[in-house]
Amino acid sequence: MTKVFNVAKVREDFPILKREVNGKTLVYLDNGATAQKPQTVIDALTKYYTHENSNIHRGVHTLSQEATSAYELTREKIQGFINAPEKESVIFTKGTTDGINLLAFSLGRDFVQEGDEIIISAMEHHSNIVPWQMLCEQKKAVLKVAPINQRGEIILEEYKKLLNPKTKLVSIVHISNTLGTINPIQEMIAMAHEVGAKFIVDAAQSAPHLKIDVQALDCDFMVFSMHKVFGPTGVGFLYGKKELLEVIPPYQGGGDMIKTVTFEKTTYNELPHKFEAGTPNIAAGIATSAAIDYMNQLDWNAVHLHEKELLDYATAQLKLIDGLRIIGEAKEKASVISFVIDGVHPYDVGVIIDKMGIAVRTGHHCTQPLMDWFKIPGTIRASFAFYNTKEEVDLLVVALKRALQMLR
Ligand code: 7TS
Repeated sequence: MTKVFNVAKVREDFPILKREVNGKTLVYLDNGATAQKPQTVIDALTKYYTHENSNIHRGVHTLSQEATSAYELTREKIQGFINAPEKESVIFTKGTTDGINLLAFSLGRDFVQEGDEIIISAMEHHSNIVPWQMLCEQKKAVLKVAPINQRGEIILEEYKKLLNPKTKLVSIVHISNTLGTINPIQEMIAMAHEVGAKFIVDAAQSAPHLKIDVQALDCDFMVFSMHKVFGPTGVGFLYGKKELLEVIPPYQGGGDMIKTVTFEKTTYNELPHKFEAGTPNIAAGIATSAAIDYMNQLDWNAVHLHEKELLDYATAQLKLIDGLRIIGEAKEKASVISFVIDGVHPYDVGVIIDKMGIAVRTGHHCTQPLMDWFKIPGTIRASFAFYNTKEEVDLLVVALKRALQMLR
């Protein structure tokens, strides 16, 4: 059966898209911050608390066994979603930030020593900067930053120059949350491997937009958050090559991550449980299955075409606005558009268009060094999902023009 992509029909699956904000139908263009949830995900959360609530990985009773099976089924679905070779390589986390902190701690302990180097890029989210700064400070290691060009693309020749035998880790965003740039990570991973460095992919923004294949990319680690992939908050995933996850130490100690405990010595559980201490967000973990099922029934070729059309249309329409400048014009770009407008502050624009029902994000988008690089205080950002429409782009443009009349 061919899968069809019908945006009007898809919108029916997301109840929040029908609500009004300030007397106007919501136009939700803040998908980079978090995506809306289909009814099936909302139902799965309710069903868990209504019928299934119990702790996992410990009970002999029926409810606990059912919850454990449902939770572990999600792991298998994520394995399929990112094409991981085995399910033990898929670790539940709280989200992208949690995954990067886990790696900074667990990889950092033995793998990074004084004088070693870690490479990030100029367009990283704070959560892919600060944990590495903290590690470098502790270990007296050196953080290097791969520069970008005016279009907002990493300059590969400069990245290459940074790589050397002292480079232990490279941690790079797949799609920039601020610029929309799709980085050539497959190439960057191969280059890092040539000097023996391990590569971490921050897939927070790519998981909702691109088909992810960790084996084809050959990344050593990948992190993402489910709340940006039409799933619940409070759950995310870390993928790691099994041989690496086997040798690095656990992140947090506690229940579930142990095999045996005495006061003298503790032995750790096998993968993936070694990295999953304590009771997790079980409801969100289980409801993640519904989000993955939802993603899997979409025709992704059609989704890509639709998102590309939205990006091209919105870019063209926005450029017609007097004094508007787009920040981030990479050749390879996802449906995220940041812009500034002469003479007005992004925040003021955001507040006024909210009154017209339009949700965008304004500010630095947790990429302050990137804002400094562009010498701007912040941007207005419209980030689209597959359920957005050209009509919503038109509403954004009308709202911006009205805001400018009021502010100028
Ligand atoms: N990395 C990238 C590229 C992101 O876009 C974000 C969140 C994170 C990491 C952190 O993810 P979390 O789920 O752990 O918070 N980005 C955004 C954003 O663009 N607007 O709000 C959050």
